[in-house]
Amino acid sequence: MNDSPLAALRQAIPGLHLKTDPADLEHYGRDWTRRWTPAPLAIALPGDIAQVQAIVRWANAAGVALVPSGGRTGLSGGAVAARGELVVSLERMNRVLGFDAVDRHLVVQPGIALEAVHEAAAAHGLAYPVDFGARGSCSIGGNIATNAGGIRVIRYGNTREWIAGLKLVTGAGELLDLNRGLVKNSSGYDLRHLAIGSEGTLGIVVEATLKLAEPPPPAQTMLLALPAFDVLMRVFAEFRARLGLQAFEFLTERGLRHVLAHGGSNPFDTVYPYYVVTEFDAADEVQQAAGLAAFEACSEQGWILDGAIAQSQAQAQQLWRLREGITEAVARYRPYKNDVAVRVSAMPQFLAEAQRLLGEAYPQFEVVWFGHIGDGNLHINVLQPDEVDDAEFMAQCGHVTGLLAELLQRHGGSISAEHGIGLVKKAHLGSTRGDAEIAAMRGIRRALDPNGVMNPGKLFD
Ligand code: 2HG
Ligand code: ZN
Repeated sequence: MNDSPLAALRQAIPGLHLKTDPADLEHYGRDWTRRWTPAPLAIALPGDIAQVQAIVRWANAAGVALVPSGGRTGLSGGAVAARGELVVSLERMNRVLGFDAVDRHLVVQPGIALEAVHEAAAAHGLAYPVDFGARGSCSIGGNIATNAGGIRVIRYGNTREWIAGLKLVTGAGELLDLNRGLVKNSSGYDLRHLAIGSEGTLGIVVEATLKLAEPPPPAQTMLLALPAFDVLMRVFAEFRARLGLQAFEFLTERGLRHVLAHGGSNPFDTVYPYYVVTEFDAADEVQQAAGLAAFEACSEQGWILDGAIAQSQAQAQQLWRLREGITEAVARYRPYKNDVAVRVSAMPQFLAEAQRLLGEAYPQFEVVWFGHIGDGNLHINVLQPDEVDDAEFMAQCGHVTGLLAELLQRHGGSISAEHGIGLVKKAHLGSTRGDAEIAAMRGIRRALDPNGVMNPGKLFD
């Protein structure tokens, strides 16, 4: 390890927290992909914006690449540091800085966990409605960097909808104060939205002003058992037409079996081919009756075989675990993760074609399908068998992702819905973005990060 850049960093920022123990390099150098061998130069843990700026200026001078780092729950390799980069962990910058009851804004530092944001909003009688399984570990800075979606997008949209302002330290070390919480601001390019979803390639988010919402009305949580893939979208259409949906998530028998083997509990006596976990407004008897009527209408058609309604918060959590527990339950197989999106209207046709394609392409691997069906977002996890080595597995998955990318292109879809491109999907960016679009993205990157110190190698080379 070359110690001299680090010595310069220590000198430039007296008091900066730095970690260089092998165990720390290992811990902070990887995300949930577990595919790359971590090899960062060191871990810097700035305590304020001035330290972040000083780190970026040092990186430009020393020619050292930076990897911004939140909760590292990412699934595309966006927070991996495997090439001697300095990891910039925002975990010490994890406080709520302010709340404004009139604006309904919560100002936070980037290292705060999503769950802590939920709690802070609830303490003011409001809600931050973006939510997903990694809520306890992921950070808001990482959510912004990937424009994270999750289980409430169907009602509330992605992270992008909830960012009223951002402070960004660019790759040149400038501090940009973007949009400042304004509702209306027609004064040129909205750089805030460029930063959202940029995967740490333009700069480091050092503060965010989050919009808060009224808490959602009381909801009912239902688990539906379905006989076939092709009724999924019909059940969705029926439920959406009749109810105020808060979530509509799907999983297959395989996903369920993994969660059951991992401590989940099956509310039915048997196992069915497909499942939906749905949540809808049920503030009064009329809305509750509408839920039952939707269920019965679909059952009469033969689209639903069985159902369970949560009678308590604890039961609702048990039903949610069947869906949200899949990522953890299959983690030991280090799955290759596809996170694809098509327009909801294209979903029935895409589902049929993708199922055929992947059935033929992966006869030897177990494939677990689940996802945010109401948003047109599917997660397709390919599990690595113990006897297949990493290189062969990744080569096969990369090849099949190429085929999937062609299919997505035909349907006008995207190779990443909510996890980002990172390292895993870089080779397939061109299936979702045109050449001119990618060239424009490169130009934007050069403008904000002229020396290419921000997360190089991620998103595109
Ligand atoms: C989810 O929806 C997450 O549960 C993770 O986006 C998906 O593990 C995955 O592939
Ligand atoms: Zn998801």
